[in-house]
Amino acid sequence: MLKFSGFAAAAAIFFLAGSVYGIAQNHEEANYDEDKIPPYILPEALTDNDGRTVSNVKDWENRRRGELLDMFAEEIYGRLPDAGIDVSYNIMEDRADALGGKATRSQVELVFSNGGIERKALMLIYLPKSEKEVPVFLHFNFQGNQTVSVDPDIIPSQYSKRPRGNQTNRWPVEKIVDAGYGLATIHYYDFYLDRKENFTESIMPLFGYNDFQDVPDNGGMAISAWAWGYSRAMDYLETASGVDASRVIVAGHSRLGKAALWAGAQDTRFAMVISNDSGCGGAALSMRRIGETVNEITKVFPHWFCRNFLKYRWNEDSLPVDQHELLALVAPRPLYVASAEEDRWADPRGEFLSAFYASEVYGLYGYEGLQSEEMPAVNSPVTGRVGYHIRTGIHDVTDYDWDCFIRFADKWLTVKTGVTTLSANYMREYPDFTAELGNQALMGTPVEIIDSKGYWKKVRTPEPYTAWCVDLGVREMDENELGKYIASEKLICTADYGTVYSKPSSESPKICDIVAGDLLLDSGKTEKRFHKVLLPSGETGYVNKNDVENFGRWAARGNPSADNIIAAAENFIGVPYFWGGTSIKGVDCSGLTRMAWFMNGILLPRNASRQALAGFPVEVDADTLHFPPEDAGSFTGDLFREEMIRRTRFLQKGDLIFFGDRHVSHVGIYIGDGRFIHASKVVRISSLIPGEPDYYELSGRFTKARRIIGSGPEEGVVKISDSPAYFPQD
Ligand code: GTR
Repeated sequence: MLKFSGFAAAAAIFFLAGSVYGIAQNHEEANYDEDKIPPYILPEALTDNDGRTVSNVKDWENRRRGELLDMFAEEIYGRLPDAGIDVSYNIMEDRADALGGKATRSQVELVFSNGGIERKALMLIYLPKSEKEVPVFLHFNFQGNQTVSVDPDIIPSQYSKRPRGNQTNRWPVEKIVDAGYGLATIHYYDFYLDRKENFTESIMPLFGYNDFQDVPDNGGMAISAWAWGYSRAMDYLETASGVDASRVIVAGHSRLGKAALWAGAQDTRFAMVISNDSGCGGAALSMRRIGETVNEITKVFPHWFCRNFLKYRWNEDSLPVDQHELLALVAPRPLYVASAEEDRWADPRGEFLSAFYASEVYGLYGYEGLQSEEMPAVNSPVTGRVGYHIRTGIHDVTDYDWDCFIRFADKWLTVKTGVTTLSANYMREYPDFTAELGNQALMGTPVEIIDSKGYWKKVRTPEPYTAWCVDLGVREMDENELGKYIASEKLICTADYGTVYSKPSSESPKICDIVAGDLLLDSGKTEKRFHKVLLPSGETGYVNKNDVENFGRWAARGNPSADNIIAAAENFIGVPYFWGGTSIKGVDCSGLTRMAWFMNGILLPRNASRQALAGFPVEVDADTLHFPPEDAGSFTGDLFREEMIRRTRFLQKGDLIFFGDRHVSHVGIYIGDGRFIHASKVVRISSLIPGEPDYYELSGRFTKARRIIGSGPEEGVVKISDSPAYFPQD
């Protein structure tokens, strides 16, 4: 797809050489005439640097996305080194009586230090009072936290003397809170005081730069520093109580719109990204050279972009990327771009086109972005997964903008709830049957429904695990219904497999299968050898009494012994290995360990890397922690055998043992005498000790162990009976 501006005549290019390229620009003298835009060819978001077409999500995520991020970092915004900066938080205030009692207000100092240098950023957070965690707009401010509201208790930001409430016109705090959203803000000066001369007061010395000149040509400057700040604010929000960290919206106006986009492109923890009037170096296409240009912006703000960006002054054609590709990096997360009619300096049409061209990447994920190349009329927002509006008025953030942001967030980030309906609900990484399987959710599991696309629903299980399943796999319930469901009497399937029949007879038509761990609502009635049950789908059926137990009594048993865990795991012996499997139908390595505990009433995290952080560490006494299989040749003798026996010295039955070099890649359950049970090709028992007949050939990678038995919620190990997802907690 090649994109040309409407104008390509040679004579006019000649004319432009005099009018646009020659004259020093400012707001008045800039070119605003579409007809004077020189022809340009935008780089293709979906063609990689080797010229290959990117036609699926996998290639986009594994190849092209990284390539684009690299080019934006290298040529436009610059990189910040990985400097090992320490972070701590001082809670300056945490009160429940803000905004006349409808919100909480907290003020937190984020303290960054490195090599004796310290910098602080002060975050102000309002959250609506709610029993549930709330989504939050993270939106930095221009004039200091105290200018956001007349609230007398806001601590003034360190670099601002502006009066309290000075910018309330841009910050409708009550409107945001009333709509059910939190607001988190920091004065952007806390990360980079917005002048070249103030380099040393910025966070840059934390990265080892003492002077502007120390920064390499591809080094990050102010926009990267603000984007870094957005991510550090996110780090805090991930820990803050009351905040739903999976629904944090990164937003910014103007130069902070540029920073919010750069933050949202790099940091996929942000669930949604908003650019307000971000213009050149933000949402607007640089190659259009209309309004503010690369030349102008880098001249007036030499401290915003990396020095490499200077190469593109009057040379936009040689940019390896344009800003539609920055917007595309937000995909598949919802993206909103806002423009203002009189903000011609920011090139509203360039902002719109950029969002339109980014939409093809949303298409890869099956989402509709912007459908038409025609700009919508003023004050008429369009809201696909990419949203856009142009409002009347000047460069600003208005109530109208906030109304649109809130409506867009309502559309895409409202959490619905439901319960899984299939014996094993296959959860995929994106809404397509060819997508990788990540997990299986057992029947009757309460989930949050966070997105939907066609007949796919994106759900989050209590583990939590977030992925896509088919719509028939989930029955939507509102909060009340779900509360009732959780409080109702249930039966748990304790047989490996069972059947739900339509009548109390195994000769009657079958409704569905059930597997170990599935939950069914108990009607309280029995007929012959059958319990009458209600399926989460609402249907009535009958299950064999031998296949189920009362869920409440089953879960109350608690505290399993190592033998209980091993017995549950051994029950899976011979089940084929299945990537993403978490049921008797098939298990991957961490699916087996999770099920061994689940069937004993305990919730472990889903993935091996997370399980490796659960419980208590167990010492693995090793001479060397690294025996990659390719080196095994030199360790096959007694030396290796002795080494492996030593490594198992402190292990106890039931310990989780982990394999991997730098990353955990496999997990199993220790059963004593150097042996363990694990899912590798098939669920089986193997030995860690070389020379044994069932020796596991990758045993040399065993370097880590955790003791789950005896640990509790502090260690990431939760009893099903203590989980609000399964039982009401008072
Ligand atoms: C202008 C600059 C724009 C925009 C704006 C702002 O002077 O030229 O790119 O970022 O400042 O941040 O308010």
